[in-house]
This record gives sequence, C-alpha cells and structure tokens, in this order.
Amino acid sequence: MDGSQILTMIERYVERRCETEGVQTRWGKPLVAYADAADEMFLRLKEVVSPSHAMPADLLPDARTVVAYFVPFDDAIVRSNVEGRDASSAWARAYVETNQLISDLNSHISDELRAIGHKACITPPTHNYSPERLISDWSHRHVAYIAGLGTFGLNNMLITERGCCGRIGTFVTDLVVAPTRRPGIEYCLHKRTGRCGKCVERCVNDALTVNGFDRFKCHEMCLHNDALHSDIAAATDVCGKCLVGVPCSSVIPAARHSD
Ligand code: B12
Ligand code: SF4
Ligand code: SF4
Repeated sequence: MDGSQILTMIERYVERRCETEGVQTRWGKPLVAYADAADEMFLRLKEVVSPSHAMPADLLPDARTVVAYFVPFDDAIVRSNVEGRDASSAWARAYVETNQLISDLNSHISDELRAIGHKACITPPTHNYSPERLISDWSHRHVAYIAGLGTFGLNNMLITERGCCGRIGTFVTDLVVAPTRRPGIEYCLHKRTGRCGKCVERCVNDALTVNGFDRFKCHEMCLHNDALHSDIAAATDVCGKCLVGVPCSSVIPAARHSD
C-alpha cells in the first residue's frame, strides 16, 4: 500500500459517510500527509507541547510513518456558525459526527493494514487530554504540522490547503510511506504579512489575543455550548467562532498585492 492508496481509502470512506442515513454533516475532500516516524522534529514536541508528549515509537514500537489527515467541513456548516455568540447546532453536530467518523475511519484503516500484514496505532480525535492542564500527550495538530498538512494560524488552528474548519485524525503505522514536503510559506496572513488578526476580533470570550491564548477561558465558552447543545449528544464542547468568517476558514488566504 502506498500514500495514494491511503488517500483513496480515506476519500472513499468520507464519501460513503456523507451518504449514510441519519448522518447530517457533509464534508469536503480530505487531505492527507505523511511524516517519517524518525523525523527529529517529533522530539521538539517535548519542549513545545509538554515533556510527556508521546513519540511515534511510544505508540507503536516499530513505527515507520505517521499519517495525518484533515476532514474539512462543508461550507454550509462553516457559514452556520458565523453569526451570534453561541455555537450553531450544525457546528456542534459536525463536531460529534466528525469525531465518530475519525474513530471509525481509524479502525477501518487499522483493519485494512492488518489484512496486508501491517500494524497501526490509532488514537481518538479528542478528549485525550488532561482536564487540569487542557493539554494532550498526542497533539494531532502538531503531529499534522510535522507531516506537512499545514501551518499554524494566529487562531492556533492548523491551516491546511482547505482552510482550518474541519477536524484532524492521525495514526502511526509500520508501513513505509514517502514523507510529504512541509509547506514553504506561512498560510496565516498575520504570520506572513503582519496583517489580518480577524480571528482575534471574532473571539467571543476574550480567550484569543495577538499575544497569546487563554485555554481556560476558551474551555469555559466550549462548556457553555456543551450545555446549550446537550440535546445533540453527551459532549458538544465547541465554539469555533475564531475559525469561521475569517480568510483562512476554508482556503489558504491570499495576501493582497499591497501586502
Ligand atoms: C485540549 C484541546 C482543546 C482545549 C485547549 C485548547 C488548546 N489550544 O490547546 C479547548 C477545550 C479549550 C479546545 C478548544 C478548541 N478546540 Co481543541 N483540542 C484540544 C486537544 C484535545 C489537545 C490540544 C493540545 O494539547 N494542544 C497542545 C498545546 C500546547 O498547543 P496549543 O495550545 O494548540 O498552542 C500551540 C500552537 O499555537 C503552536 N504553534 C503556534 N505557532 C506555531 C509554529 C510552530 C512552528 C509550531 C511547531 C507550533 C506553533 O504552539 C503552541 C504551543 O505549543 C486537540 C486534539 C488533540 N489530541 O490534539 C483538540 C483540537 C486542537 N481542537 C480543535 C478545535 C477545532 C477546537 C475548537 C475550535 C473547538 C471547536 N471544535 O469548536 C477550539 C479552538 C480553540 C483555539 N483557538 O485554540 C481541533 C483543531 C483543528 C485544527 N484545524 O487545528 C483539534 C486538533 C481536534 C481535532 N481532532 O481536530 N481544544
Ligand atoms: S484569521 Fe487571519 S490572522 Fe487569524 S489565523 Fe486566519 S489568517 Fe491568521
Ligand atoms: S474557540 Fe471561541 S472562545 Fe475559543 S478562542 Fe475561538 S472564539 Fe475564542
């Protein structure tokens, strides 16, 4: 199995899920990127994220490749969350249904790899973090950054070729796949040109500023929406106002000529 076959498998799985009865969320075409499990940048996560951040070999002793994919939300879901302070119900549902999609897709990939004599270690899309520190020992977006899936925005999100409104899945395998080249530019306009900052203007709970991010204030807002959308599922701890209605929501933002 090579990289293009993994991409096809992920694309087909997402397409099928869009056609599944009872599933309301619609997704765009996923993106996939591959990192060499021995890439030295993984070691930097012990400083950048936390000393207890796992290495690929902690998850799978004979790890060779870390696969990261991004499943973008359909534009209608993104638009639904632009107005107001509360998260839209379509955004909350997309969170729940995409988490389920990623869990199921990872299990499917793991089975497919096992069938051809390979192994995969899969981790859940979220809720794998310390509730006191609000930091995970397997940060999907940092792992996805190393794999070349995108670059970090001022809003903290990984911005991909299809923007940042969507969710990230990762898994570690003993299959050897050629690594993806990391983007040569910053996708975030603020980082590239010093301008924009629309995400900061849109933050609804003073959690995001140009100088930093208060994860506890952000969590407070996510818990507010969790209570609001409890009819959808047990965990709908979302917000995402700093991801929608901004230039990097669904594309790599283009700089103006004057920038
Ligand atoms: C804990 C957590 C939360 C907490 C804490 C947030 C946080 N920023 O850590 C709370 C509950 C508040 C939260 C909120 C949200 N979350 Co959340 N969350 C996570 C979780 C479980 C772990 C994140 C983590 O440990 N980060 C590590 C810390 C240290 O990093 P950080 O705070 O992101 O800050 C780093 C970046 O700014 C980065 N950085 C900036 N520039 C650069 C440049 C370089 C070169 C490098 C290397 C790094 C770098 O460095 C900072 C420090 O390391 C992940 C799932 C997972 N297991 O990965 C999802 C995840 C990060 N969340 C996600 C989302 C979408 C959200 C929300 C929009 C809620 C929603 N769904 O509506 C908000 C957005 C908040 C925000 N603006 O950051 C997505 C992000 C998708 C994407 N495109 O990036 C993830 C990846 C889930 C998923 N599977 O897709 N989340
Ligand atoms: S809204 Fe602008 S400043 Fe914020 S992450 Fe997107 S491009 Fe960067
Ligand atoms: S998710 Fe909401 S509270 Fe958190 S930083 Fe973005 S806008 Fe602010």
